[in-house]
Amino acid sequence: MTFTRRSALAAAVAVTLASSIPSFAANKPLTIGFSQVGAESEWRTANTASIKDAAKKDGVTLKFADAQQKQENQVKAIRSFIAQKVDVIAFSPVVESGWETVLREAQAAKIPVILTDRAVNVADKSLYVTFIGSDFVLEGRHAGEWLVAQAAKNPGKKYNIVELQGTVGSAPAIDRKAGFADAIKGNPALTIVRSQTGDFTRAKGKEVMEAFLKAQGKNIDVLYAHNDDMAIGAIQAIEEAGLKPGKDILIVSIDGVKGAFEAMMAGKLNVTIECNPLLGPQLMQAARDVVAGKPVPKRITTVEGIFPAEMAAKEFPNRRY
Ligand code: GZL
Repeated sequence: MTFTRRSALAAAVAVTLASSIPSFAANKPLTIGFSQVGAESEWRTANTASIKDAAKKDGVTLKFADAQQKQENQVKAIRSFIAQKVDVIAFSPVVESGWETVLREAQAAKIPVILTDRAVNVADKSLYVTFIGSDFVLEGRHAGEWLVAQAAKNPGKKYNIVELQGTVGSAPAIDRKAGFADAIKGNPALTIVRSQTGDFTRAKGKEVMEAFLKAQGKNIDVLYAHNDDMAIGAIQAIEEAGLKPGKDILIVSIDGVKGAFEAMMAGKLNVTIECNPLLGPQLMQAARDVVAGKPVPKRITTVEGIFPAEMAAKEFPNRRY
């Protein structure tokens, strides 16, 4: 038998064996290490539930770490996942910057990284496989466009806007601020008079709104809140100041959580822009595809709606978070 034929035969046998040996990767349950931002809002609670439920349904072993909104806790968790040799690392980065070092460590350990919910600001895009989440600039733009349309109904009226920003340095705070500013740019009726972080929480949202009311008195016409939780906290402050939220002060918010629909049905919130937290199934699918060596798009976005108060009662029964 010539060399060529013998090597061809050997190669054929190797291929047959390889394809007949069950791939242990396919049978071994996938292990994902997930570092979550925290538990700061209704949105985050729904996001965590979606990821845990999807992992359970999918038979995925999920190692879950709550960072309590601290980046150093997320870095520690990612290092621990590397040490445990998980199959995939996934996380929602609390802020955009400061991730290169730990992501290089994950890359060196040959563990793929998936971003969910929020993006990171890295020059080397190979440090993560894909980013699954919303377009926050678009969400901010939708909020601004709703207000532009409201102002157009009252020509000549000037609107003083106060803004409750999300967590300083986070992708949603940076992008929602930019999208809203872009939508109202050049409109003489609309002016942002104060803007400060409420860190995405109800408590801080209430506290900062109290400070805005003290500083601005009755000269606040609109509140733009980067999430519903801060808006709900601010509603309490507005009522305690003897004003009517949703009437004396229009309130535009983002997330679309149940609390926002309840506030709209009570006439205290005017519109919420949906930000879908139910990313669990997309994360599990992307993780499986990555491990199986299948191509995964660099960016996976979510479909979202705009819910003005007049739609709240009809839509409320359909809300899944
Ligand atoms: C948005 C998410 C934000 C929500 C807030 O995708 O990162 O963080 O809008 C949450 O409610 O705290």
